[in-house]
Amino acid sequence: MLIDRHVLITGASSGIGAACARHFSRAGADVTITGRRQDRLDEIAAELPGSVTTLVFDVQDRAMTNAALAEVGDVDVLVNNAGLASGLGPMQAGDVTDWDAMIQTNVVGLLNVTRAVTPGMVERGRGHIINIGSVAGREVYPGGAVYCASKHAVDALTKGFRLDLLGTGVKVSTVDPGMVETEFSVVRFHGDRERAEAVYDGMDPLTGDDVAEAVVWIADRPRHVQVAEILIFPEAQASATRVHRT
Ligand code: NDP
Ligand code: 8X3
Repeated sequence: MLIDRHVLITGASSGIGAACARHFSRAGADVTITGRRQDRLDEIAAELPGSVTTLVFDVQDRAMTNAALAEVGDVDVLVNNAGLASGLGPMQAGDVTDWDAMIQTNVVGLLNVTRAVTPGMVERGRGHIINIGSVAGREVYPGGAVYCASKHAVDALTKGFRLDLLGTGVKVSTVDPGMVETEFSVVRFHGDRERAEAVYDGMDPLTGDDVAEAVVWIADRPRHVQVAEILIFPEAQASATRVHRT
């Protein structure tokens, strides 16, 4: 069912987005992959078996996003994956540039991309928006107030989009992962790889592939089936803050 469908994946230069690109491409979809790093997108594109287009833009920049997506063609599936955590610590010591990056990327950036792509889906009477949320959109943990707020906003947007798009033929889903080992923690800790690796000490985290399998499965359901949400944890995780380590 995914053969020749056009899938647009944001944040596909790394991690979950790159894994989604591989899985959709292997399933026969045409993929457009986006991010800010052209070299990384080119590397991913070279690995993909099917048709692939790369687009470089920062989702925070609405004009750049609109310009890049103006020529993207008909998108059947939009995977809103671009996002980040920046910093981990108490609000009263928070760095406002970290807050801006999270809100502008995870919330405003997702809106910028979705606003550019969705009208075409509505016109054609079909399409699917799949947001990558997080357990952080369902729970709040110490030091994560702003990241969790941004992912709670994604949860609200997912539910709100579904209400707005009811009856248009456009489906809306979210995949909410727990701990996934990607570049996420390196980015969160501003390049401190030792601190990033310690996040996954003594436990077996999810991989980007584990999440991508869920995303592709959602996109591949029959037309009348709309998977609203999937919460996916590693076996060693029971909540945002309860992790079993050996
Ligand atoms: P990565 O850091 O590996 O990937 C993040 C991707 O987002 C990169 O491709 C990056 O590309 C892109 N990106 C970040 N900021 C921007 C921007 N301003 N404009 C365009 N692209 C951007 O992390 P993950 O793969 O783990 O993260 C993907 C999503 O999954 C995020 O939304 C994250 O919140 C969510 N998530 C992650 C979890 C985890 O534990 N890893 C758990 C739950 C959810 P580039 O730098 O080239 O722009
Ligand atoms: C990423 C997972 O637990 O670091 O969204 O917030 S967590």
